[in-house]
Amino acid sequence: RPQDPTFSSHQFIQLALDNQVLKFGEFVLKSGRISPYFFNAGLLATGEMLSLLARGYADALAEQISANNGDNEQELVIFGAAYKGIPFVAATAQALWLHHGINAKWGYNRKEAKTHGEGGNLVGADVSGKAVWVLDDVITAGTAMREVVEILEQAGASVAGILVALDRKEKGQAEHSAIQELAATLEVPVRALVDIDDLISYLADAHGAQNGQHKDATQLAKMQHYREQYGV
Ligand code: OMP
Repeated sequence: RPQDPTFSSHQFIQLALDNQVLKFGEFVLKSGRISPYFFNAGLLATGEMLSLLARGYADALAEQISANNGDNEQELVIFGAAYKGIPFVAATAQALWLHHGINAKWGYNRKEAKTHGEGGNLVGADVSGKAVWVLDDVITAGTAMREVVEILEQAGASVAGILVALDRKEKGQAEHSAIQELAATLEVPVRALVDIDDLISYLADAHGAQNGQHKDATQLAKMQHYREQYGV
């Protein structure tokens, strides 16, 4: 039983392969691009995987805070976008507290606004007037993230930074990567736990081969080809 599982990108990628979070085939992406691989964060559906993911997010946030001003006591507000971001932001708030002693405020949005009770489409920490870290699963062309930024701006919040599990390192609206575009437009740090290059090198090394994860070298070749086509 793990007492203190620290984040390891290799462990994360291996668990993603074992649990079909990372799959190979032919997938139509939100951007319309046809990709030879797909990362389905919705399948990070065990306590082990959620804990590791949350630990990764929490460690990255703690590192970012101490790099900024060395003050863990500053107010940290984290936000998860509906739906997949909701369990991730909740687990991360808990990991920040348990592993770093950081008492972050956390919130999320609903997809449909509630018209009774407390109403509205935001739940949890009040983000109005706050600089908020946005947590999400995957970034490809950046469309999903731009939608979240819009939701936050409408709520009177600003973005302090963006943290995703996987950066596919693909072109955004022009020649720069989606992450580079977001970082330049919002002038905030944008971080990822793993990126496409980590996936490719993990698959390419002997360890991946021994586990039978790339029985077929063409899989790797397809990923590299796709990376040349859409990557930055
Ligand atoms: P962009 O909006 O193009 O950045 O795509 C990111 C979104 O696409 C994510 O929030 C996911 O909903 C979805 N997606 C994945 O979940 N995994 C992938 O490997 C690729 C995508 C995608 O469609 O690009």
